[in-house]
Amino acid sequence: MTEHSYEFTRAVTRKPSASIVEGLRAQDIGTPDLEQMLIDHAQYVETLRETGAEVVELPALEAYPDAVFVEDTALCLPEGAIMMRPGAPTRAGEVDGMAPVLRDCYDVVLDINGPGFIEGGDILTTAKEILVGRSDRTDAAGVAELRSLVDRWGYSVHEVFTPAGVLHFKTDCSLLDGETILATKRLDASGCFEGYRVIHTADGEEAAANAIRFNQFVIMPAGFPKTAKRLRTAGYEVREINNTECAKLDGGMSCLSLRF
Ligand code: CIR
Repeated sequence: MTEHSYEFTRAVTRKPSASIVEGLRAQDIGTPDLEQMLIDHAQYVETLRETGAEVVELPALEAYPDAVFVEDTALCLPEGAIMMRPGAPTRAGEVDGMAPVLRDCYDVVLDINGPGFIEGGDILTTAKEILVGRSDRTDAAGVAELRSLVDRWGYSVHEVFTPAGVLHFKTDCSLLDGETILATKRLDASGCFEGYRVIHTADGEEAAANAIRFNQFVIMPAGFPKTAKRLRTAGYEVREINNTECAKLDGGMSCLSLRF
């Protein structure tokens, strides 16, 4: 197990494709603008690089509109990577596109073979455990298979629940450091963060919860000033990136990279 679950030397991202307009969404609140998304994506990659990390930018995958959200395809741990089995049928093929990339980076790459389903957006790795939220995309069998795979490396898997109507567990929370989580009040109320220090998103700013701690930065979506202020006051170095286009597809900061 790793002690510093927010220190990374590498990240993998994938450029958004023109087919992004067909991406999955819970509610139609508008069509994402590719040009704007490319600008935001470039800033995201640049911010990761600013920390000194090496960032691989994979080419766009036209056949998979949601492929920019690479986080859902794998769980990357220091000891090895685990290829996921997405619960969204249109996203299953994205895993095959990511597996060879991670095989080049890791000696050990394991697979979730099913019958269960699990997506990376439902997994939060902290310094002491792996929290996995059951959701419409991640089921009990998927969580159980993950548990059986990571047991060899000494990780304990804590199964929790993603609130109804919320896409992924990490839609509503992020790791800030070894013992601190940023979370919406609605998710924290479920009791899943017992033993952690929790900073809540400000009321009305729930969409700020999907942030990432990446080395020295907390990278969060722009437009949530009260939550950004809370984080700065708590001592974090915050970077804000426009997320208006990914938000139309229920995506955010964590979804856009695999970090290891
Ligand atoms: C989906 O519904 O699968 C995509 N439109 C959004 C995925 C966001 N991924 C994430 O939160 N890890």
